[in-house]
Amino acid sequence: MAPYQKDFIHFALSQNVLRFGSFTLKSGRQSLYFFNAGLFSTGQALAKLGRFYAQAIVDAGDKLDFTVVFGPAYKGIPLGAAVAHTLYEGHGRDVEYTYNRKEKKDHGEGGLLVGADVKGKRVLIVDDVITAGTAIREARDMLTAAGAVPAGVVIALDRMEKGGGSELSAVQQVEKEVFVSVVCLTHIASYLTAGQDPALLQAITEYRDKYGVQA
Ligand code: OMP
Repeated sequence: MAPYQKDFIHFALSQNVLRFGSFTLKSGRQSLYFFNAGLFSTGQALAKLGRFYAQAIVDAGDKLDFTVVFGPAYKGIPLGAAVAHTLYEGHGRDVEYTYNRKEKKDHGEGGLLVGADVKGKRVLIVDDVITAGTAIREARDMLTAAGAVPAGVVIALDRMEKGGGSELSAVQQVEKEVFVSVVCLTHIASYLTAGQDPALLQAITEYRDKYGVQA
């Protein structure tokens, strides 16, 4: 685990974004942990978050080839904006950015997408978490319908869970695109090992054995 990944888990725990307990996921699955990116809710937290995503993107190097970032509504919108901002401020790279409306607008400028025109361009999807991959598939379909080339996905957390009757995780099922995450469940387990909470580590290991894939 890179130092920035350890810092990210520490940061998510300190903001209550990463919590352990009993939670129901979008898929209906019961989980003993949850990552709520909506709780990164200060200017400082957003600035730090942008730096973590940007670091993951920079680390991926040439694998991620894009000129536009796309933040799917709602939670992806500030994430996409933060990533575009940080790539410029911190890395001198000026990319375009776009987000979508959930409801189509039929007056004014109209349409579903707001921001840079994505037609014919390679677009990086920026989102919070991937579990079964439903949210990412919707974002990709939206981009394809707008004539864009989905070039990759960057997320804060890859939960590494099997889905749709497959032994592969949502990320492993979609090989066409490059997936980059700031951290994955394996990193959280390593962090817990170092933090010496044996009961919690045991529970996470059991959860991963039941629903997850190995790194
Ligand atoms: P999938 O669409 O199944 O990949 O689930 C990802 C979405 O679930 C995220 O965009 C969130 O809306 C939500 N989610 C979290 O925010 N954090 C979690 O730890 C787990 C989920 C989830 O419901 O699976």
